[in-house]
Amino acid sequence: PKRQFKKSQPKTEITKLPGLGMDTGGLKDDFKRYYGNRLGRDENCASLHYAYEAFSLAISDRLIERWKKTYNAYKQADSKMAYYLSMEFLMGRTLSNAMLNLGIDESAKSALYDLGLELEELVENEPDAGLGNGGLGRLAACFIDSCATLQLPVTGYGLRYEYGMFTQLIVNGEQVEKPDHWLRNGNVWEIERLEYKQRIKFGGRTETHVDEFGRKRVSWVDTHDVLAVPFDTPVPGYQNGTVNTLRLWKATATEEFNLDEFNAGDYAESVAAKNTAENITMVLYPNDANENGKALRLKQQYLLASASLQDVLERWIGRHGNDFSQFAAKNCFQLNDTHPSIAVAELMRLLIDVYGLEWYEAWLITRETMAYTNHTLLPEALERWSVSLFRSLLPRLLEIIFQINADFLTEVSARWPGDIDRQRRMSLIEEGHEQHVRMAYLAIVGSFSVNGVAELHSKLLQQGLFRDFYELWPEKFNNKTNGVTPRRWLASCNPDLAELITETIGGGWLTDLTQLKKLEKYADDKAFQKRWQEVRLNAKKRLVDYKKAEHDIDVNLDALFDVQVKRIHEYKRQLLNVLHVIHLYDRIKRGDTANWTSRCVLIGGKAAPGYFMAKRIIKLINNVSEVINNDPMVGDKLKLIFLPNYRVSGMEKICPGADLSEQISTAGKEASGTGNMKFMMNGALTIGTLDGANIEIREEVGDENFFLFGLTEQEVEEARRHYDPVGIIEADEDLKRVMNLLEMRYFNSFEPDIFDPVIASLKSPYDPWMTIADFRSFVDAQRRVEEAYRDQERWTRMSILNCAASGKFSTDRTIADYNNEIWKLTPIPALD
Ligand code: 4GP
Repeated sequence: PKRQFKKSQPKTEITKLPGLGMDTGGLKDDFKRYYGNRLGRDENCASLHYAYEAFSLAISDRLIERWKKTYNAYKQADSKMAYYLSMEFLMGRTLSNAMLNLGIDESAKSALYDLGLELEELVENEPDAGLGNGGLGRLAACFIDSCATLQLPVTGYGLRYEYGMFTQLIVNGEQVEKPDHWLRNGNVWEIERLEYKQRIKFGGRTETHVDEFGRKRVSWVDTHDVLAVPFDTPVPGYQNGTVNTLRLWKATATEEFNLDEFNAGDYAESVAAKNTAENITMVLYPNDANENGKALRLKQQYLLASASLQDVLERWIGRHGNDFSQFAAKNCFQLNDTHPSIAVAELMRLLIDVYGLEWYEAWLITRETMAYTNHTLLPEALERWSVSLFRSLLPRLLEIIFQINADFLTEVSARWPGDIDRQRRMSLIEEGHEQHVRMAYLAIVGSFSVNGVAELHSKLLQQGLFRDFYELWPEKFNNKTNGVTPRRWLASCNPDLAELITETIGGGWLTDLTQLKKLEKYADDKAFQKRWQEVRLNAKKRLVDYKKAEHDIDVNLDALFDVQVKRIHEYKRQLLNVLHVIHLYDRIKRGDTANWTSRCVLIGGKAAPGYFMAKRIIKLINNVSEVINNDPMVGDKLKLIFLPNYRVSGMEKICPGADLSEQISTAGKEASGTGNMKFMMNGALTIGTLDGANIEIREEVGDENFFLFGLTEQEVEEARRHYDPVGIIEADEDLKRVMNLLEMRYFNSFEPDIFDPVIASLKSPYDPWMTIADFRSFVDAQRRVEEAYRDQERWTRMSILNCAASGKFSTDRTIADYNNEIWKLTPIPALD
């Protein structure tokens, strides 16, 4: 059918901040040229995808101009650089964010209006770049946004997975995974830079020989090499002319295919090498805070580390020749979790084997350039690789790790003479039935800085997981509390609220989030409260529309929107949330509904495909939802909805519409959390345990504006020793009824036994997540929530105060902390 671009109504503008000038005419011309000439489409084209693509190309041109200028500014300044090495960058969509940060959203909107296009429609044609699992990957994306906004010379290095985080479908209540081929229609935001490709070695063996100066040298020979080809994506700062780089590596074969084999008729054989190579960056491992141990994963990690380090070293040699005396002063690598920690050994290898440095010189440089961030306390998430796998895949790296370990253990025994047990505990090599390399320890030994991501987490690293290392090098350890970028997570995802804020306190908050504090004095202002309520109600409507695509369930907009979206994991305790929902249902069934507060509970998140329990929890949520939502006795008192395929673009619609943010992990298990910050910034109130960044959120907003419940980390550890969930259930009438409903198969009458493992885990005295222990206190806190929500004036006040107190949780603050205390870079303004 012929597509008629319809005339749209201009939308209210996001902010009244100055952009980089109006450019409506230019954008329209460029759009038409790209649409008609480059993409060869006309009005007969029914798909909006090409309109999205043409418009994005026009926006991208504007980024690229500034990109080159930024690069030249850094080059001219010959400034110190930092590199963020991360296996995950969960970028989501780019178009809206690019427009906002370029400051051309007004021109873009008026250009689209003239072209008869709707921005919202175009945006929906962009796939999410889902190159990450959850918090850790999204944090990396927020970090590079803030680095560009602070004009810091920082490059992100990662992998360009052909398939990102799987698409989640729900079939009969269960998760079904579908591949996410996000590159299917190409990617207008990236540029392939073949000229910067790198060769990566695998396999083979090492050979020792003596060089011309009589020194012992090692060569790594007979290797099976692959190429790493970089694809660059521009990362614009907020309206400051700076555009930094995210460089993602794609693995390819060194030769396209073997022509002899092809000519001999064996097509499959001839392309086998190509496929083996390309497999390395084919898929993102869909594991969150979980151990794996697959050879392919180690290959991915090594490819990232080696390609990125070679890239940096090549640039260094180009400018400074073989003189490495200033290398550590001018370069810093931030390792995003344990995944890229092989970089420590790889930098040693490159400096020694390729550039001819002595061991001690290379070690000094390595130890002064590497910094390590840990993102989880769950011991099963710390990478360990079997020595035999290492030996076959990366033999030269294993030799280097052994040498680092030997030197390190000498240091340990000098500090604690005769303490063999400590040496065994601290060794980079774990002994046992099979030897393993402890990658986190390699990262600590090879770095000058080790940080956690919230105060409690950093403290627990020092007192628990890395205690021995903290005793040895207390000065290395520090904390950097996480944040989120307020551009994407307030300005762009909640334009109405952003506009109200800017109108009230000016636009300075976009780059100095502490200015939100100025909202405090409006918390009791009736007129302001009314506008706040209107904006939030609209956001709830948008959330309902988003959800409607999947569920045609009527939702009462006055109901409390109670939201828990994040990866499904036992430690995050979606189960506790479900137990509470069942308890509310039970109250309705018993007629205990005096002073009732209607509630709509929304839960979303993906389970790792191999994580049985997490998948069962999804099934339980869906079964309970089915029963409750179809029970006429319930009406609009209570709804439970599972939001399928939770992702970045979904969160952009969900977080503005939430009233209550569920942050209910077992204390001591959630390193920080960042969803908690997004909700708070958008005016949701938190119900949470004293875990991760919740503690700091509560400190900022005050106890009276936060719903606290549950055991503290210390109490959890104490209670663990005599934990008796069955006794607790017996003693609590409400909980007993909830467990009864589960045990009598109320929610699975046609699928007997399916929830037995869930019930068994709840009732086990060894349940590490201690869900039952926190039930009573959670239900009581939810009662306080309901009471507060019934008083809309009070609730609105609390909502305003939450937003006002969220200033600390901007990644601009986090990155400033990284820079002041770890990287020590000088901001470089972009050239005009
Ligand atoms: C996550 C943590 O679970 C989360 O608490 C934290 O906010 C986030 O990192 C960013 O620091 N960890 C992971 C992981 O995603 O894979 O370990």
